[in-house]
Amino acid sequence: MSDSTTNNSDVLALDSLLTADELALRERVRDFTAQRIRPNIARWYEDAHFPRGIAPELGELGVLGMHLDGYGCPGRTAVEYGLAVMELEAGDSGIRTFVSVQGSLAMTAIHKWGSEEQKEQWLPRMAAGELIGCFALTEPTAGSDPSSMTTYARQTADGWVLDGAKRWIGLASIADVMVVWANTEDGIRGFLVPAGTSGVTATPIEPKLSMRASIQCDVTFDAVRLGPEAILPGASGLRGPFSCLNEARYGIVWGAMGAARDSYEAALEYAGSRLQFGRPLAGYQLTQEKLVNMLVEIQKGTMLALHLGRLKDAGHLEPQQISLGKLNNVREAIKVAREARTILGGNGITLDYSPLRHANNLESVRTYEGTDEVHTLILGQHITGIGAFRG
Ligand code: TGC
Repeated sequence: MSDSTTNNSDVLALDSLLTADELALRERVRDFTAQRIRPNIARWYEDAHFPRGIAPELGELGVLGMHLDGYGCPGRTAVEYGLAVMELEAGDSGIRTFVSVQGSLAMTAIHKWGSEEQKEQWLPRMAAGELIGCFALTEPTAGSDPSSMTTYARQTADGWVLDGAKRWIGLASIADVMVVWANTEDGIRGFLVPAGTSGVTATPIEPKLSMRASIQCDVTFDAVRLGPEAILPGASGLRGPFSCLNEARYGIVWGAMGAARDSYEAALEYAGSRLQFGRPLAGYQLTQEKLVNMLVEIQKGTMLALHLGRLKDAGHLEPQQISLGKLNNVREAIKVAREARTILGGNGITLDYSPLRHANNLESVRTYEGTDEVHTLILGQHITGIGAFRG
């Protein structure tokens, strides 16, 4: 993408709202995406391969646990985190998902709710990408409604015994530590389960039509014995996992716009060079309308993400605002990616071009971290005062 085309696409001059530090950070992550993700992603996607070796590189880039302070974490702002995940998701949602699961979910759970020893033990090496974490909340029969989880931790004289099953757990089969949410006599609590613990089995879910450069697993816990130190002391009730989901959902508000922008740019470039009936596709009114409709949503969605990021940095971001951002930006990003594919014609169904890969990935993104329906009902409850989740 030439600079002039990119700048022409920033019709609202949104870049002028970013500081020099923010622009520099974005440039660094954009370069990383160009060098490490773009040249390889078609192969990773085709082979359903998550490149484990990219984790320390992302650690070195400073994007793991990016918004967290201390314990070797980068301590960057919410806007900087957003800009980084936008660039990574312009590469692929699967790679951005790794960064979210690692930083926004697993590391955030330990940072927010862990003991001093747990933080010291896990966070520095997770920030460096030496160790991988996962976040086990969803179950085969408890997706939108985590309160119905059946995974149970029974307290014993010398610790805990964990039984149950989780599903759709990102990175679980290669994780060094699992953050596992389970019911107990005192309600829902979080536990740290290190890799190799007897009774834990993680099996990748295959084959998938989405998120192919990432890993999602079924996990079972069969009489898993944990010491008393395994519990996250600070988390009690669903507020524990939900406060981590806020972080991941916030990142998605930005990331989805990265996938949308990349789809738009692929279509714009193609339309400029592909001749039909003797002139470039970009010269046809129908194509221009498609490109403009995509750009309008990308500019609006990016402005929304930036607004939420500024609110977050000021300490004022509310869950219903995150819901509005996730609902809108993922919904619009899917439309953009699909529309971009139509401009690419038959070539758009190959892995030579990104839009259909992004559209497929975004089906997962619109489903995890709260479906469209869940975020609609969170907003519905906010504006009416009436919860419509339960019958
Ligand atoms: P509700 O009674 O409303 O709340 C229970 C407690 O949680 C608190 N709470 C929150 N706290 C912080 N942030 C939020 N956003 C919160 N929302 C609720 C609430 O204050 C209460 O606290 P307390 O102290 O009074 O007990 O709970 P509910 O079950 O009625 O909530 C309904 C609903 C639908 C909003 C909630 O269940 C929900 O958000 N469901 C969607 C769940 C979801 O997003 N699942 C995705 C799981 S993670 C994932 O998909 C992938 S992980 C990444 C990977 O591995 O790839």
